[in-house]
Amino acid sequence: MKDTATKPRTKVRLKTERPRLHKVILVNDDFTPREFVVTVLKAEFRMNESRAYQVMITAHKRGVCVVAVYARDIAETKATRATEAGRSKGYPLLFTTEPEE
Ligand code: TYC
Repeated sequence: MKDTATKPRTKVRLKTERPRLHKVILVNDDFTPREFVVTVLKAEFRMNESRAYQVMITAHKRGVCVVAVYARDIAETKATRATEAGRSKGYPLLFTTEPEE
C-alpha cells in the first residue's frame, strides 16, 4: 500500500470576491476652459465648487486626477456622460476609467 498522502490540489474558496471598484480619471488638455471642467465635475460627480476646483487644478498640473471610485458600470456611465458634455461643446475633455488594484 502507498504510504504517501496526496494533497488536494485545489483550495476551497469560502468567500465570493467582491467585484473591483473602478476609478474615474480626469485627463488634462490644452483647450477645455477651466471653468467648464469645474461645471462638469459639479454636475456629474456632485462636487462642491472648491472640491471641483481642486480636482480640475490637479489634473491641469499633473496631467491626470482621480475623480472618484464606483462599481464598474457606474464609473463607465459617468465617464461617458462627462466626456460627452465636453464633446457637445466642441471640447476634447476626457474622462477615462480603470480598475482599482
Ligand atoms: N488645461 C486646461 C486649460 O488650461 C484646463 C483643464 C484642466 C482642462 C483639467 C482639462 O482635465 C482638465 N484651459
